[in-house]
Amino acid sequence: MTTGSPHTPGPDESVTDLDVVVVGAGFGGIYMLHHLQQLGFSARVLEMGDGVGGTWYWNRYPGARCDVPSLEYSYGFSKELQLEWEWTEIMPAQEEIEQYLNHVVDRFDLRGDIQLGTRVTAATYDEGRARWLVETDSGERFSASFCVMATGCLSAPTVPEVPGRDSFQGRILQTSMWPREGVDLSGLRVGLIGTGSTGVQATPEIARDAAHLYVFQRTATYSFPAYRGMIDPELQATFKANPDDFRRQQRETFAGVAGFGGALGPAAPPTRRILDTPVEERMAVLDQEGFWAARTWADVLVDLEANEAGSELFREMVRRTVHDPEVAEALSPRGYPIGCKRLVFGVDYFEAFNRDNVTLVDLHKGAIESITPTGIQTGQGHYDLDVIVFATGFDAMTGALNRIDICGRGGRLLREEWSGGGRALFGLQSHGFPNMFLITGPGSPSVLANMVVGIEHHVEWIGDCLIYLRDHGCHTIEPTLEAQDAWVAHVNEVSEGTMYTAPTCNSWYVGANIPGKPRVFMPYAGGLPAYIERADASASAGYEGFTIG
Ligand code: NA7
Repeated sequence: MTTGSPHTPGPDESVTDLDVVVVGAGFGGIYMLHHLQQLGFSARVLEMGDGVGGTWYWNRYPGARCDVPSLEYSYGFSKELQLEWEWTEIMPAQEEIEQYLNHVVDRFDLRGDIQLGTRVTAATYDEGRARWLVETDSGERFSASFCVMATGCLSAPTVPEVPGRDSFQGRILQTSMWPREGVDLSGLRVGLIGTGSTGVQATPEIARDAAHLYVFQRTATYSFPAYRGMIDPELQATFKANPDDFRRQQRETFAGVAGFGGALGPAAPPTRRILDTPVEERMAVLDQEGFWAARTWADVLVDLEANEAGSELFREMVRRTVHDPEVAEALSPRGYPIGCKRLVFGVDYFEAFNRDNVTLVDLHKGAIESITPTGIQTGQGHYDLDVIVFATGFDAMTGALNRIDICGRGGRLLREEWSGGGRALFGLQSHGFPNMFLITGPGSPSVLANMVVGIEHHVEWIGDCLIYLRDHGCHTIEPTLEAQDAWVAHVNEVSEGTMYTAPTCNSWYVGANIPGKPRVFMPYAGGLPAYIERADASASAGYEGFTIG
């Protein structure tokens, strides 16, 4: 199908009428539903999973954990919620976030309007009626004035096509679709493919259980030590004494992380420059403080030469940690700057390779050729396995939307409109798709900032917009092409000169992990405050840059 045409349901087709259909029941969809209810709109959330939580429902692999502190990575919209809920760990594990989101759903009585086990397959705009027709995998249809896609930035998993996959007689698992009942890996030979955030978190956990773990590494990772530990009750009490102030600070902070208390306290920006520090002194700093790219050195994340000096220090840290020099060398990242990919945080990742039951398979010495009935065949030999785990990432930012047949004004398909990269004004709405809102869409800070802070901003912006339309007797809103083009140009401009867009940087931020995906840097790198100021200024000016009808 290359173009779609508006479909008006016939009289015999049953259609549920709503003000708003929300797709996805993660952090975005849950708050959107609550907010819409508060504003008096009828809404239903359609969610593919059999439970709520989005990312935190699906990613239940061993070691799955957030790398933003729990007090930061939580809703600020309800003071009561913040006072009631007690976080236990500084960095929340998947389970705790999933419990939290379930609590929110029950606390605000949202479950009745969340339809689980429902995959949205198509959304078609009927221009004459100014309504979206949303269709699901079970053939259900919903008609709504507005559609909010809360589909997530890292929710469309990718698994490489490896020949022979179906022949494997053991078990194949994927980290982002880990069985809810868990998996007992004890006594088994496990092959883990992928060493991004997921692979780094899973490695030490799987190593603890499996008889043997083979880690298949294509690109060595800059993995930094993650915080672990329980939240100091005093710290939590201080937070609860004034949560609003803290949430305001978050929105005023570049990455939406205010820095709160204890080890996570407001980190003064570093002033020490690696290029101005003699090599022996750099080593002394490494001895005393370990290696924290952004916290230790002022220049490592802003200057490519300083970055390479930082990389060398990082490699020294790996050499000091990993006993086998050959393995240490293979685990040492080279050829791309620190910070070009999403920073990875792990506990005992490099240490895991000192265990007798962990083997690094450096794919530079022979790539994966096929999956056989008994394991993985590489250019350097065959590995006998009982379980293969794919931790191979996601079609980020645009993948989840492009997998739905979204058909806008004049029969245009979103995935075709976005064939050269995702385009949306403020990451909130795309030209040609009136009344469809995106939460953390391409062109929003999204994955470069605390997701929850960005999500809350978007939800409230969308709510204000719907109220504005209602109050002004209007029915449609859509960005102008000019305003959208200008925003995309601005998004590109602010990413120039950053590590994200360095020529040697191949990350999911630029779509490099998906064969054929255009190389476009997708999130907004100008920081949350600048973003919020611009998006809110448009709203205050009567939605400047948008056409309202
Ligand atoms: P990532 O960061 O995209 O990592 C995927 C990993 O899988 C990465 O090491 C890839 O190597 C590897 N990969 C992908 N395809 C292959 C094939 N065909 N062969 C071998 N290795 C492969 O995904 P994650 O799930 O770890 O993290 C995603 C985000 O979630 C993370 O950034 C946080 O924001 C949370 P490559 O580097 O491409 O050589």
